[in-house]
Amino acid sequence: MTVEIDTAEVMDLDECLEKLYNGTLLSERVLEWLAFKVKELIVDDANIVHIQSPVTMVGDIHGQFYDLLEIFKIGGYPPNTNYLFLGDYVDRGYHSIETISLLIVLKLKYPSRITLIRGNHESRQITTNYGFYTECVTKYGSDSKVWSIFTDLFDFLVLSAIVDNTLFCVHGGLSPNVQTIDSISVIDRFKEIPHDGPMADLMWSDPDIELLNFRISSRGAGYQFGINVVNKFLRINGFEKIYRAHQLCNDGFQVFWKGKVNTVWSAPNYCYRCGNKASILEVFDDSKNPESIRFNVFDASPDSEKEFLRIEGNNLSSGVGGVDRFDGLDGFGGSSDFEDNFEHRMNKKAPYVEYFM
Ligand SMILES: [Mn+2]
Repeated sequence: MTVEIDTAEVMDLDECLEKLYNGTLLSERVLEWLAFKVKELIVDDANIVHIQSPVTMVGDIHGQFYDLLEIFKIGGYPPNTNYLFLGDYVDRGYHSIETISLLIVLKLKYPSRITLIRGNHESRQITTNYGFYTECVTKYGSDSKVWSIFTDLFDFLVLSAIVDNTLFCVHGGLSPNVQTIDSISVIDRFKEIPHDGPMADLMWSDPDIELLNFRISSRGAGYQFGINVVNKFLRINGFEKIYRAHQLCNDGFQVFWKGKVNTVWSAPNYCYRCGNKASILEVFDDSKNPESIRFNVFDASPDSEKEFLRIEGNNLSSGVGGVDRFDGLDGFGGSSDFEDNFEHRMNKKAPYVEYFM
């Protein structure tokens, strides 16, 4: 994909949308303008935004742009469907720039119908290690500002959302430093994601059914949290459930503790090799009625597969994929691991991967 050079001021949102839906990159100048406008739009948002159903939640996308388009085909195109994105738009996949560009244009075009929460990958440090930085340099050149434009914008993204005063939504999970949502409201979010503390935990933590309380996470940031912590958080704040993303699920979603905590994972065939399903969570009208909430499960778009074969056809030792760690040490192994998994995928025997994002 080549960068289109704009000689005229192309700042018409409909024109941007048309280009992006066709997979065309916007110019750096247009991206700079879009990022400025989005920052202006969300700078006054509280760290926790309140939204009303109906809304459709989307988990990790990780640059799998053609699967994002598949989500709109399945779940409805904005503005006909309201979307709450739970973060991790970039890194891993081939099209982080197309993905985040489309999402910010949609946010500008339909501000009340699109909510973008920050994930742990919306960070300078993590994008340097997991692909987004490299993609920016490859597609826009080493002297471009595109990576800075986006990572500066990430500092403005909100930290969490509450749907119908009932559902608490966040990228990762709970924090020992967040007993009540008031302690989220007071965070100064306009900065790089810290190594620790409540802001880091909200984006890095994971539920663990073996646990009662908190335990330091093996990811190198955030915590694993158990049922007592969940019960207390729900009770104190008057919520019914927690929805979060951040962990690959072979079935596209995972339900913990009878639905008190739920994972929504929206990157099918993660990294073009995991063979997993994906889901979006549709909350129809009354989120207190269990029948009005459902996971809509889907498979990878055929275009995603085509894109993988086009790019990797002769080069199966790509560095795409792995276990995310705060220190950037990739736990997925090298190229032989990759080929093993690729073979699994081709044999339709999906490898079960329990714990990574
Ligand atoms: Mn994540």
